[in-house]
Amino acid sequence: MFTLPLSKLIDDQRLVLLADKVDRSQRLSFEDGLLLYETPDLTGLGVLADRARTKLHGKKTYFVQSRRMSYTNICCTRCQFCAFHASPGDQRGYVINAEDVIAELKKPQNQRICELHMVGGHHPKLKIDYFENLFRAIKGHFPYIHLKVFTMVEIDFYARSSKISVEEFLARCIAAGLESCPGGGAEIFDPDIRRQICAGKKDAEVWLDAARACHKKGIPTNCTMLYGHLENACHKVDHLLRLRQLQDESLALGHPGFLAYVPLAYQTEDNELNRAHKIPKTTGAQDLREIAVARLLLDNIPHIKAYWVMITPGLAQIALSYGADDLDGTVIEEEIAHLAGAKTPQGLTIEYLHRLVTEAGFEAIERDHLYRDRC
Ligand code: V47
Repeated sequence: MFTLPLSKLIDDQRLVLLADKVDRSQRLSFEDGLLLYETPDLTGLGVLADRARTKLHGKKTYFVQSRRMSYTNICCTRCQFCAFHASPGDQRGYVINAEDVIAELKKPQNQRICELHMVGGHHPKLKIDYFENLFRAIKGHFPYIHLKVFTMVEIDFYARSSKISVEEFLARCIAAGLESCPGGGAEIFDPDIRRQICAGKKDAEVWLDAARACHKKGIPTNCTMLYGHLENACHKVDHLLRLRQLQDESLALGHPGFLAYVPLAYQTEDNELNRAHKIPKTTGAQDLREIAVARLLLDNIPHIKAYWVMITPGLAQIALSYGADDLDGTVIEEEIAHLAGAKTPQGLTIEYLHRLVTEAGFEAIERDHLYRDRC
């Protein structure tokens, strides 16, 4: 087969030097990360990220039948970027109960889901027993549905409000049915930016400690970064390298670690952050760059998700050639991004996901929570 030399595919010759590192599986440095954010050669960056993706997964591309549900929207943390929360006492506030979840999951449109992804606000009155009862009830009716629940900051919050340690909180939730955790709540680890976008939220160490505790208890988690607001490239590289560092630690101890990294594009509507700073929506080039940089810097995290809910299905499809190997999934009934202005559908069919993957030249795999082929 005729293949062009890299120097013909990549305009920015500084990236050609990095290609050598990628090909030899050498770790990229902080400065390399800055270069990946700075290069004007988006196509060249995509070529590099695609090489890294192909080495790990070939053409394999994953998605899952997933139902979203928020157990409560009541939150006393009030992150400035969030359009989802209701303050305690607000008429829009809700807390779901086990009967409602079970009735919902019995509906025909939820028959084939294999994962229930639940997060919520920091509700001042919910305690460990609420979650234990909820998980036991769901697992009692649907033992085959994988329970993926809590951001890391929620774990810390509900452990403290239950007056127990994070370890005990996790042990009791796992005994009741918790099996993995989504990656939300990380936002940006840099303390100055964190103060400006989510002043009431606990700091990076709390997020990282809770993730470490999950891994130690044997449950895999995901990780995220919220981008496209007030942050700069240094903050993002710092964030990604801190995730990489924790993953090194967890894997060295034989713990499950992070399964996937998900870059979250800031959605600008109906939130205080945008009212204060008038931040433009992210562009396609920006979204593709986040995927590509992540694939190259996070050499120890197996999967990179292109989250179509926030970047559109069409761009997520193109992101498969920029380092992503996972389209998340059907994502039925998402609230957080849609309340903040995401115009994407409330769920995709499995057939459409299949088309997105195959028409882009990749191999479609409907997965379970551990990336095993479900078919
Ligand atoms: O924790 C909140 C973020 C997260 C906005 O682990 C916002 O598989 C953008 O964590 N604009 C929830 N982001 C979503 C999330 C997630 C999504 C997909 C897959 C996985 C996974 C996790 O969304 C929140 C917060 O970090 N968020 N508001 C906003 N306006």
